[in-house]
Amino acid sequence: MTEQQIQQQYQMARERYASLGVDTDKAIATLEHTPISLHCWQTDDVMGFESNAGLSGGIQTTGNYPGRARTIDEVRKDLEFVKSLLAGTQRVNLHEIYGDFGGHFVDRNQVETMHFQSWMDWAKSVRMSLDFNSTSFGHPKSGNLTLANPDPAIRQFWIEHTKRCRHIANDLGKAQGDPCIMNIWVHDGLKDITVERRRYRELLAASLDEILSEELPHMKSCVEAKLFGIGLESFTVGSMDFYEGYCATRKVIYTLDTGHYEPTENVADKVSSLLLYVPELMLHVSRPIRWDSDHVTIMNDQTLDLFKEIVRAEALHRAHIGLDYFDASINRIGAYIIGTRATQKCLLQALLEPLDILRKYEDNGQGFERLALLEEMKSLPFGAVYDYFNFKNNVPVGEEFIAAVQQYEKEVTLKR
Ligand code: RNT
Ligand code: ZN
Repeated sequence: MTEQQIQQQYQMARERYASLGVDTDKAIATLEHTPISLHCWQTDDVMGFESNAGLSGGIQTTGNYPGRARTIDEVRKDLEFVKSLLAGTQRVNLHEIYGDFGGHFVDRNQVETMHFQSWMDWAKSVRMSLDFNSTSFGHPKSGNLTLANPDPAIRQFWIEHTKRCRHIANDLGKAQGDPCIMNIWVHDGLKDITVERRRYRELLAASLDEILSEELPHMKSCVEAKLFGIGLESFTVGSMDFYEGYCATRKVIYTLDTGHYEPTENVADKVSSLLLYVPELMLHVSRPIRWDSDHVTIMNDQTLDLFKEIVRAEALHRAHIGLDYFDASINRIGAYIIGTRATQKCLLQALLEPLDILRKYEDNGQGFERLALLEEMKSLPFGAVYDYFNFKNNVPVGEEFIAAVQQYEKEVTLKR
């Protein structure tokens, strides 16, 4: 597309949306300023740099597409390239196992901020803020139970790990002058019929209470619920009910991963209920296929509905947006661009809804009119607005990014 075509199409779209009282310039500005946190683990199939223990804890990557990042420098290089193709604001979401351990084995109960100093320097140089995650999986002490383990020694090991991670997150937040969002997801669960469910849940709540008791002003903690993990199919300690209650009573941020619910469950519908009782949401925008398969996020109804709900609930300022998928079967860099662009497109469409009119119809009981307008919105030229957003920010428009990713693959990732 030529520059002139992009501009012309945007002007037409702008007028069309304006006729419904929607300000496309404002929507673009909001899109530009809403951060999306890029999960570092898509670069290397969730391997990290602690050891070669491989993935455990109920999650799995599938595929062996060439070009996986093998070093911290490769992860950073990949993320920089990803950022160069994206408009808007990105953050980088680190897991503890991505620390810069300088070739030494640093156990999870020994990790310190210094292991993330080079990440902080890098993040500053590329002007991105960092988010953080404690890591319960891929470790000899991971087993089936970590923070909910009845063995006090193992439980204490993971409590210490998670406390240290909060301190690291606080230091990252302080250095970047912007709170670091730290997610706690533990895979704790059991494969088969479990009779002591209550005991494990009591232990998890007690561990979390101890971990979260410390006030750390430069970070925010969130806890992630899940339906089940591979090999842990019968029982998940940190289920949705567990964390709903936990977050509501402790005023902790709830992490809503779109892959962590029953396949037919309406994840978007959870937003307005949760936000009545929990302070904020952390979103892990993913795409489940039959199970929590962590496929690349696309612009599907589920993702659109999620962002529409957030905008309709006037809750964008209470939602932290992050991606969470790991596809090792396709170009990993391309997977980031597809997922981030899809997330942006969903948010943009949510921002382009003529909410004043829709609300009025609903209040007046005008069901036909509400449905008709919602249907018409689907074929309005939001694509022209999205193209202009990218054009304005000097990044590839439309499918142009495919060639850019192919070139990076030829020059960089295929040489690995
Ligand atoms: C696992 C959770 C969790 C992980 C990351 C790697 O089911 O979704 O968020 O994907 O911590
Ligand atoms: Zn997740």
